[in-house]
Amino acid sequence: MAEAPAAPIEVHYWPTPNGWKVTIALEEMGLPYVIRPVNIGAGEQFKPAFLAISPNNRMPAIVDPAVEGEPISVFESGAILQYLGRKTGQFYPAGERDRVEVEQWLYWQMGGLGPMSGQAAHFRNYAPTIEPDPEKLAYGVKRYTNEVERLYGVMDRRLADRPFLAGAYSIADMASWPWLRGAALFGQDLSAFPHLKRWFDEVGERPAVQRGCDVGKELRKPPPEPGTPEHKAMAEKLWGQSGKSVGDQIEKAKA
Ligand SMILES: N[C@@H](CCC(=O)N[C@@H](CS)C(=O)NCC(=O)O)C(=O)O
Repeated sequence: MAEAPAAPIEVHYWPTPNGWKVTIALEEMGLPYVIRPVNIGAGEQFKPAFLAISPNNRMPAIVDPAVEGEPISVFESGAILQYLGRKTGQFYPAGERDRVEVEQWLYWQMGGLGPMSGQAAHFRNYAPTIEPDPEKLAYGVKRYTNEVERLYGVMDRRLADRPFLAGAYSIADMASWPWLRGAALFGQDLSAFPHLKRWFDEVGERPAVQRGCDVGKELRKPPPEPGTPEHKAMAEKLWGQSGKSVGDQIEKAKA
């Protein structure tokens, strides 16, 4: 008798750079998956069922039922990429020397490129919709735009003499590439970084990368107009988070 197909991995997801990392990896690795949308603008990241697998109220997270015993859940996109790489033996080499190469660049993305790009996007594009005085934002804009530019320089030098960040194509490229899609939002021009641009174009031509980025694109809607009650509600949910406000959101989501 033919073996039953493996149960699909559940991907708790919204179409953003951190979400695309996971759908790209799943497409590259040929793993079956189903999408469980988490509308972060509507506060679905505070629902108790989601927090049970992702206590940091951030997506992405996955639940893999195709394992021995209880399903395994993973949050944090870097940990998810490592999990999928170990599960399939793909794009995450087992040999120590090669694995360390991948991990250094994966953690570089997780601790640097992703957070700094996110802050640059925030100060350049979102903060002006809630703080009308540009002078109050100027330092944040400068600080994070410069930091992203510095990180692009690091990648550009790294990619001058090798095709991919860790040598061979790996989960480290899958982690960084989605963030480069938003370069203009972070005040960057890729044509100033020729090796980075070459890598960005080459990775972007991979069919699995294109399929991964298409997942859930119909879910993305233009943000509400600044000044409207809808915008205020979204801004409070996403950018007004504190320990207390998250606690309140969780209570509200339980009700
Ligand atoms: N370090 C986390 C970051 C995830 C993250 O920031 N996700 C954002 C969307 S890209 C989110 O879920 N935001 C919801 C919120 O801010 O409450 C990861 O890489 O998984």
